[in-house]
Amino acid sequence: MADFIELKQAIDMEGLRVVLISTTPSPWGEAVKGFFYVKKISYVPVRHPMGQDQTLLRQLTAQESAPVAFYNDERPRSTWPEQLYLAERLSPDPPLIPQSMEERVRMFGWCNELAGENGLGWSRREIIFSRTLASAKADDQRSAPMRAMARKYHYSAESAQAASQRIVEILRGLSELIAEQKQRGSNFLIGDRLSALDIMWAAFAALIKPLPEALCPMAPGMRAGFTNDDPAIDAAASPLLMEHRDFIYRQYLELPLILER
Ligand SMILES: N[C@@H](CCC(=O)N[C@@H](CS)C(=O)NCC(=O)O)C(=O)O
Repeated sequence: MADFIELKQAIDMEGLRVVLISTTPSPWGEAVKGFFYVKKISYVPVRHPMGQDQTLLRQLTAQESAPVAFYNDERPRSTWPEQLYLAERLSPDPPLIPQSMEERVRMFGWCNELAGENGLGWSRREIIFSRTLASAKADDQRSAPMRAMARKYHYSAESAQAASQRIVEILRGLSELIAEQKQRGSNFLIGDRLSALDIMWAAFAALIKPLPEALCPMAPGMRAGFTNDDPAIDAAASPLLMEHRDFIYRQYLELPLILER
């Protein structure tokens, strides 16, 4: 992957440019990096203006989150299903969306449990907001960016309470799924080949336990925030499911992760 550039430099370029949070393994971004990596689609990485003025990103995309994929002068794509379909179109091989309708329905359903609103990523973020904001004073300037992000993602004390149970449910479901798949002789979460779900799980598992520092360099505070400390959540992620993340990274994805310090 090339060096990160600024959004204003990327606007008038041709080809594929992807806005990413450059300093943390944000799972939505890592999943999209994974889609492009396994398909050998090259792109210019663009630094998300985290903690800075986000006016330009908002003007271009009508939202402020990352990742965003810009391809030539097509409309920008700022949600994971659009980004996955773009990757499939730019390079159909290897396919990451199953051919069989039944498998496709299950795959998109599970991906949504990980990356959709109120899914695993969203819910872990609620818990991170709740931990950080509970220990910070309301007028502490250091917690202001976190407070702003919490507002953006509709954080409330009630939604944070429901989050843990939601994550447990999703992790139990995925743990059962990988156990069943292994029993029928498959190394993948859907069918008999790699799909977007395997890549998404590998990326979103960072919010339970990030990969070791040598493979995934992170600031200590960020690593602590990403690492789950809820025993019910740890118990719901089976060793087999966590090993599946390691297998997918080892076999298919770029290691170490490309992040800026
Ligand atoms: N746009 C994604 C969601 C991505 C997302 O939630 N990104 C967060 C990761 S924490 C982000 O960029 N947050 C920074 C911000 O909103 O300023 C989707 O719906 O598929």
